[in-house]
Amino acid sequence: MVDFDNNIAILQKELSSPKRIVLVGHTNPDGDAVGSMLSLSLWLKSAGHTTNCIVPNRYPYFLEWIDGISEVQVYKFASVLCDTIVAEADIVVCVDFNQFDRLEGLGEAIEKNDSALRVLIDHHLDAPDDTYDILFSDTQSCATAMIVHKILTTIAPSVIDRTIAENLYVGIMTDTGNFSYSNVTADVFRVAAELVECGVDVQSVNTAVYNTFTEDRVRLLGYVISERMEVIHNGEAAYMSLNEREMRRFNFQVGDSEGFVNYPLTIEGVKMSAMFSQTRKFIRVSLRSRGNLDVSEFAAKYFGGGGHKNASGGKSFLPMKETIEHYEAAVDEFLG
Ligand SMILES: [Mn+2]
Repeated sequence: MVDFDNNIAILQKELSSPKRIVLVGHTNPDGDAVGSMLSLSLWLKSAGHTTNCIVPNRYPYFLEWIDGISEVQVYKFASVLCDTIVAEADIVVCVDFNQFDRLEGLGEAIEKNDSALRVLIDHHLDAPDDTYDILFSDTQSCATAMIVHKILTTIAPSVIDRTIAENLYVGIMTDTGNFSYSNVTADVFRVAAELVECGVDVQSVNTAVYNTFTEDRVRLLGYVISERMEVIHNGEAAYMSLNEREMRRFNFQVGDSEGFVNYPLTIEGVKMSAMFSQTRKFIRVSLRSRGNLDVSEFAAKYFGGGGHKNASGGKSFLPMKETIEHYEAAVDEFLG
């Protein structure tokens, strides 16, 4: 990370007196965003600061067990309160994303408070906005929680108790597909080992995140794979889709289709996979790939998005049928 030591020094100076700090996570908050925010919040509160955590929309139900999750405000449900909190903040920390357009209305509230110090802690590839005062950006990092861990071990190693360790572990575990993606390095296991030494119960965290789905969710997965998956381009690409009628049929809850996009990649020969999920305003496009195939480039070129090399996303404002046709043509062009 460029200038890590220098940024730590600036941050420590800023934190030398009590501050009102807002931690902000991205739309469709995941385990990494939530785990990173809450571990930062616990540390900052123990150091005498006032903190608030805000996400644009609801976090998935498989994160509801996390200690302290109830302090996460959902902007969509409490925008007036959140606007006030953001307006009064001395420091705004953006966690696990780097562009305000991933925040919907919350982004405007942050932009209005131009006197607050803006800190970024993130591992996404998209070029950071030039609006941050302190940047902790490391695109090599498998999870933002890894960067948070580095900050904490540098500034306040003794603060990492079981709860903070668990939050960081959830971030790392979920962003690495349970320690299986190409972003997993020896260092990731070293940090995980440290967190386990701090008291993380690996099996119970794993069960809480991965084995607490509803029956409807499991049936929806079966339906999507059986009825809504297509393999194209000589077996090298695949896609799945889900419209609002189908979601209603399976009592869809936020987070239910999380991870579906990975399943086509378990087919031998499939290098990239897409999942199209209809929302009221657009179709959410999730993209995954294996090895060197860069879906963040694909997302940027064809779906106005970005993310990581093997995990990216974007949006489509076309109807489902046209979105899929656009994807099929894009795959032919991209894979050649
Ligand atoms: Mn992340």
